[in-house]
Amino acid sequence: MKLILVLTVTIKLAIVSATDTEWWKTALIYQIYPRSFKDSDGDGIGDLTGIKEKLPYLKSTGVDGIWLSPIYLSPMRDFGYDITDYKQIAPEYGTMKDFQELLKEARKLGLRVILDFVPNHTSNESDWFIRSARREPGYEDFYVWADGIVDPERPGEVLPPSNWMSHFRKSMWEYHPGRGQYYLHQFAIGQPDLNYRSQRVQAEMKGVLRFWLDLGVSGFRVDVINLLYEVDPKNYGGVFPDEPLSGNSDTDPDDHDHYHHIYTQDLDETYEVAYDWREVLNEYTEKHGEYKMILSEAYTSVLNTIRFYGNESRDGTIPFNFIFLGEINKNSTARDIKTTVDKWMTYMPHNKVANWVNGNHDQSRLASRQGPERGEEIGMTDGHVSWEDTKDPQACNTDDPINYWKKSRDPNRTPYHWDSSVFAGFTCGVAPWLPVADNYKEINLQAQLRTRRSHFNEYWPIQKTF
Ligand SMILES: *[C@@H]1O[C@H](CO)[C@@H](O)[C@H](O)[C@H]1NC(C)=O
Ligand SMILES: *[C@@H]1O[C@H](CO)[C@@H](O)[C@H](O)[C@H]1NC(C)=O
Ligand SMILES: *[C@@H]1O[C@H](CO)[C@@H](O)[C@H](O)[C@H]1NC(C)=O
Ligand SMILES: CC(=O)N[C@H]1CO[C@H](CO)[C@@H](O)[C@@H]1O
Ligand SMILES: [Ca+2]
Ligand SMILES: [Ca+2]
Repeated sequence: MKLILVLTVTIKLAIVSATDTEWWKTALIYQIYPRSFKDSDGDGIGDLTGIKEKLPYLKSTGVDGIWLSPIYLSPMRDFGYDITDYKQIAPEYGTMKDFQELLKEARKLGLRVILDFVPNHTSNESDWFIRSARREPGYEDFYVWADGIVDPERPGEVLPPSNWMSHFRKSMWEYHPGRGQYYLHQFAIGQPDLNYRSQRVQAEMKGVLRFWLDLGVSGFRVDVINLLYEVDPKNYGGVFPDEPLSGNSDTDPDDHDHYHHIYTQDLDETYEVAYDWREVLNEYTEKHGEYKMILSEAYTSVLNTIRFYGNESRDGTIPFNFIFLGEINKNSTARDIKTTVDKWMTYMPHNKVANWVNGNHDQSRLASRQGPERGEEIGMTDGHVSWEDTKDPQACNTDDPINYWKKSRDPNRTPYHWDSSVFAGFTCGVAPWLPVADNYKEINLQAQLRTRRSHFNEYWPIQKTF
C-alpha cells in the first residue's frame, strides 16, 4: 500500500539479465496492507481479490514483488498480527482459492509474492493457546507461563512475575484464571508470546514456512524477530528479573519506553533461530530454482541489526534497514541522507546486499514525515481519524480521547486513493473500515495518471521505461 523497499541503490537495469537466483539483489518490493488496499465486495475491508485486480497496475509501475501484511485467520485485535491459524486465510480477506489465484496471476505477470511471518506471538484464540492454557500434554510449554509473585503489602494477593511492560502499554503479563498462571504478551493481551525454548514450537514454525513455500511464495518478511526470546528465569535464581528504568521523562510507568529492555529483546538465541529459518528457505531455493527471500524486522541498534545477516559459518536474513526511518525528516539535507546511507554501508558485512526502508504500516506516511514532494507513489499523506473511529489497539489502550493520536497508527492505514469517486474508489460499499483521508479528490491515482507532471509520473519514471 505504501512502503517501497529498494534493495541495493542501483535501482533496475541489472534485473534484465538477472537469473532467478539473483532477482532479490535488485528488487523493489511493494508493501500492501491488505485491509486498506482495494475492497472487491463492498464490505468496506480490502481483500485478496481486490489485490489481484490491481496486479496489472502494480506490474506497470515496475515493482518486482509484493509483500502482504498478514492475511491469516485472526480475530483482528491487532489487524492480523494476532494469528489464530498460520495456515488459514482470514475469511474477510478471502479463501485459500483466492490466494492461489492471486499467486497464479502474480506469477503470470512476473511478480513475486512475499508473505508476513509473525512468529513471536499468536492470537489467544489459537488452538495452541487454548490447549496450552488447559495444560494439554505436548502443549504445556508452547507459551511463556509463570506464577505470580506474592504481594508483600497484601498477603494472599499475587502480582505479575516482573515489571515488564508491553509495547502497547501496561503489564506484559496477563493472568489466565483457567491455568492459574500468568502468560507473557509483548503486544496486546490477545497476543500471547510463543516459547522458543520449546523444540515443538520451533518445529511447528518451520512447518508454517514450508506450508507456504510449498504453495509457491517467494519468501517472507519476519515480524519483530528480536523479541523471540526473553531471559530464562533458570539463569536468574528462578525469577524473571525486573527491567531497569530508561530515564525517559516523556513516559509514565505503564509505558514500554519507561524501561531499558535488557531482558526482553535482542537475546543471542534469537540469531540461531533466524539462521535456522534461512536454512529452510535454502532448501526451497534449491528445490524451486528461485531464490527465496527472508527479510527481518527489528527495531534495535545497528550492531544488533546487522548480526541478522549471518556470520562466517551461517547465512542469515536480510535485516530491514530502518536508519532512514529514524534519522531522516522534513529538514534533512542531501548531506544528511548521504551520512545515513554511509552508516549502513559502513556496518554492513562484506558480500551482503543493502536495503532501504522508508515506511511501513506503523509509521506516519512518508509525505507527512518528509514533506509532500518526498512522498511515495501518489504522495498520500496521513488521514485524520477521530477517537470514535479509532481502531488501533496501541491508540485505544491509551484510554485518552485527547492524546490518543500520538500513539495511533490508523492515520497511515486509511484506504488507498484510487480515484475521486466516493470513498476514493476503495470500496463500493457503504463505509470503509477506516475513514478515507480528506484530500482524496486532489490526491488520487486516476487524477495523477491523467496529468503528465504528476507526483506519480515523477515517482516512477525509471521503472516506466521498461
Ligand atoms: C483473548 O483476549 C481478549 C482480550 O484482548 C479477551 O477479551 C478474550 O476473551 C480472550 N479470548 C480467549 C479465548 O482467551
Ligand atoms: C555464528 O552464529 C551462531 C549462532 O548465533 C553461533 O552459534 C556461532 O558460534 C557463530 N559463528 C561464528 C564463527 O561467529
Ligand atoms: C525542522 O526545523 C524547524 C526549524 O528549525 C523546527 O522547528 C522543526 O522542529 C524541525 N522539524 C523536525 C522534524 O526536526
Ligand atoms: C512494521 C510491523 O510489521 N510492525 C508490527 C510489529 O509487530 C506488532 C505486533 O505483531 C504489530 O502491531 C506491528 O504492526
Ligand atoms: Ca472486502
Ligand atoms: Ca517473545
